[in-house]
Amino acid sequence: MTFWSPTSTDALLVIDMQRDFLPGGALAVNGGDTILPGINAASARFEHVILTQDWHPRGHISFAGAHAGESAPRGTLVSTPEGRSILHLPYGIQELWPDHCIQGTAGAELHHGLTIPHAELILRKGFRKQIDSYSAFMENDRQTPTGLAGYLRERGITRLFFSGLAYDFCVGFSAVAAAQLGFQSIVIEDLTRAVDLPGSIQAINAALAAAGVLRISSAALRSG
Ligand code: VGL
Ligand code: ZN
Repeated sequence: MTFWSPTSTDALLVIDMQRDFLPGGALAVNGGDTILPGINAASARFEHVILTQDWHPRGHISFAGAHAGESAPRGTLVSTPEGRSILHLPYGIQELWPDHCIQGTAGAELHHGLTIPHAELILRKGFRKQIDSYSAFMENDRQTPTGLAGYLRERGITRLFFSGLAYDFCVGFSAVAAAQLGFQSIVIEDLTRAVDLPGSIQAINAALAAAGVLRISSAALRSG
């Protein structure tokens, strides 16, 4: 096994470990709670840790309930063969979700079981009502940067390790975007869990491979 020793130019990103994505939450990811101890342990090996927080206003464009009976529809609602609703928007296809991670609510809080007091930044995303943001770097319109790449570059961080939720959405999209922006990008697979919609894991695996993102196990992390 290749071992990885975090250095001062590396950062661990902990994506969206919020109450709504954990069991009991509005958009619970299966097994999301089981990765908490591993994320806490891995973060102790990193000098630099950055947390992200999905942070939506009420009526957000990604909320299924926000589109029922809209007088001025924001896109074309389509039912997929699997029985899901998606929205066709000028910026592409937007999956629709239950209301989740609403700004200031308990569900949007970072999980209280995270013990990463040395985390240096909490990056909030998805706060524009009309654009979702799976990626911590680039919103779903693929044009609106969150500022995270600039923050990392200014601080001399070149290599990023990814953990958190969900593998096939925010973790995967963030890792792909990071690679496209020139960061070395590595997903710690056992420190993530997937939403697992039909085809979503295969799709993100292909995107990660195409972008040159490595997938490793947390067992391969060594203290720097
Ligand atoms: C996420 C769906 C909607 C995620 C966020 O964190 O992966 N997924 N919003
Ligand atoms: Zn969201």
